[in-house]
Amino acid sequence: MSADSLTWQKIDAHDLRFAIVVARFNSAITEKLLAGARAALAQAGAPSPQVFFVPGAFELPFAAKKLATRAGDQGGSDQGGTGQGAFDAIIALGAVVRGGTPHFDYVAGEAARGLQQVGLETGVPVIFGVLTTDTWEQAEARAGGPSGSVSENNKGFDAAMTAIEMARF
Ligand code: INI
Repeated sequence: MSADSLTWQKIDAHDLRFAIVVARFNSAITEKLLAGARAALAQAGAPSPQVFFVPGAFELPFAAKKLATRAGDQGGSDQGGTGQGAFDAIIALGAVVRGGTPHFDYVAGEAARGLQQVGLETGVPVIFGVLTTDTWEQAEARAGGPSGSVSENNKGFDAAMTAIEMARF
């Protein structure tokens, strides 16, 4: 277990609200990332996240922008509410495998660029939980490995812990 993981064990997220947006493409991998992200949020005491699905990693930035700009229960400030958004951070999960597509660089690059842009534009942390690997085996190894662990070597778990840390930043 890394020093980062030890620090993460102390993280408390009971008062934070998270959205997770998941690409269905390569769903055998992204479902494992989702399980990891759910496990991390539960371990930190966060309320159940709202989970949304999109076709592929290329669509993640569009969905993240919609979620980052969604008004909270109180409504926007123009409606007499606090103006606070619905979510304290957005976790984007996907898997882009080079062997699987001739346009790997476009899909992976645009997902990374778009997600970063949404975070910087909205001020809501958007976490890049997108695997970009050369092979399917490498993607599996980063999604919990052969045992299907939700915490060890699971980038979904790490992405959720990163989301908690950045929501508090
Ligand atoms: N989407 C992924 O999430 N991962 C991939 O590996 C992938 N490949 O291989 O092409 C992929 N393509 C679909 C893409 O994200 C869009 O959904 C599609 O281009 C429609 O905009």
